[in-house]
Amino acid sequence: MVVVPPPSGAQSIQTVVVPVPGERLPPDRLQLATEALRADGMVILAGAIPMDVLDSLSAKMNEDMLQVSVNDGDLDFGDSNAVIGEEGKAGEERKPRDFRGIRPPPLHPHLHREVVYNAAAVRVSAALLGPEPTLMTYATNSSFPGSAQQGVHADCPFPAHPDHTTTNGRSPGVVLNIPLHDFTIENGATLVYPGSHLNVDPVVIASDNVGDSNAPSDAALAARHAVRPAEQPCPKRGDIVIRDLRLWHGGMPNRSDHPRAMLAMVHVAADYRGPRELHYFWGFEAEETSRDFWHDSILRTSVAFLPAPIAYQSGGHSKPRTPLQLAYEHRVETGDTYILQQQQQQAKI
Ligand SMILES: O=C(O)CCC(=O)C(=O)O
Repeated sequence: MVVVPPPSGAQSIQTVVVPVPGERLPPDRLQLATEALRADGMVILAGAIPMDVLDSLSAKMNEDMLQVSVNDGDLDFGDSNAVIGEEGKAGEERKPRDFRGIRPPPLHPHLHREVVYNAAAVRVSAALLGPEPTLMTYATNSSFPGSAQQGVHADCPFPAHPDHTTTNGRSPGVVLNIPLHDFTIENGATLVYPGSHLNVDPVVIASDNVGDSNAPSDAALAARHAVRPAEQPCPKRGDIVIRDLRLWHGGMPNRSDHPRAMLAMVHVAADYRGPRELHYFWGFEAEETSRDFWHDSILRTSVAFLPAPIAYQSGGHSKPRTPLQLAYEHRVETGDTYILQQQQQQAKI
């Protein structure tokens, strides 16, 4: 698939500065950030995380990534790190050194409230998604030098009808990306199509992709690019990028000499129902010793605990029966799922 190169340096995605790293946004900036996210599908909260916190987390993550580079092939792509839906186009080849989810360590002393429950970001997320969104991942998108371009995709399936995106038409969720280094065109800052999250017209996306896919057709990408060009915003270390899961985006080749990593934390709206619920990510695992950490007054957290020591980097280990999965199983029993509702409607016709 050919992506039209973005005009170098052009960025229409808005940046809202957080006055005190780790603290809330003042009300006017919270509103600005929420409106930008609603309109563009992405916003950057600049200076949201204190540097000392990032320094200590990055040191550990860099160490872990080096291990992975050395033991290349030990980890799978990390299906359990995938956010809602599938990534890339069907049949797309994934090279071992491409966009892998090397996990951040889910244990003390590597957990920081300023990162996981960042006061500014969590409030923007809840302002968009409604009360009590759920944190579903504590993961990373890492790309290694020489990585190829990732297929452009959304992180949730395209709706066959706009109403399917949520029960009430709101965004299904967001991902918070926290770059561990300054992102540049050279190290593969993520390509995004601003405003594409609102592009829910099945005809525009391409009929063969509707309902069960999250990869726009080449024609849809070209049409979208003509309306509003794709771009590569370059967030800095200390920033938090908030992206609507519906936004079309893709990792770009890492042409630098260093691995590039960003944390990826998905928040899902409390009332989200969609056509692919069974495939959703149910939550993540953390070390039992960190049980006290995973609570917040705004975000719910879908976490299950494993005894220490936890092999957190291993791609296949997280298939936990988290609270989210248990809730889903209960909804299956009571018929409260998109699929069952559709079946009931079909039966009535
Ligand atoms: O690593 C990147 O730049 C983007 C990866 C991503 O967002 C994804 O795989 O969904």
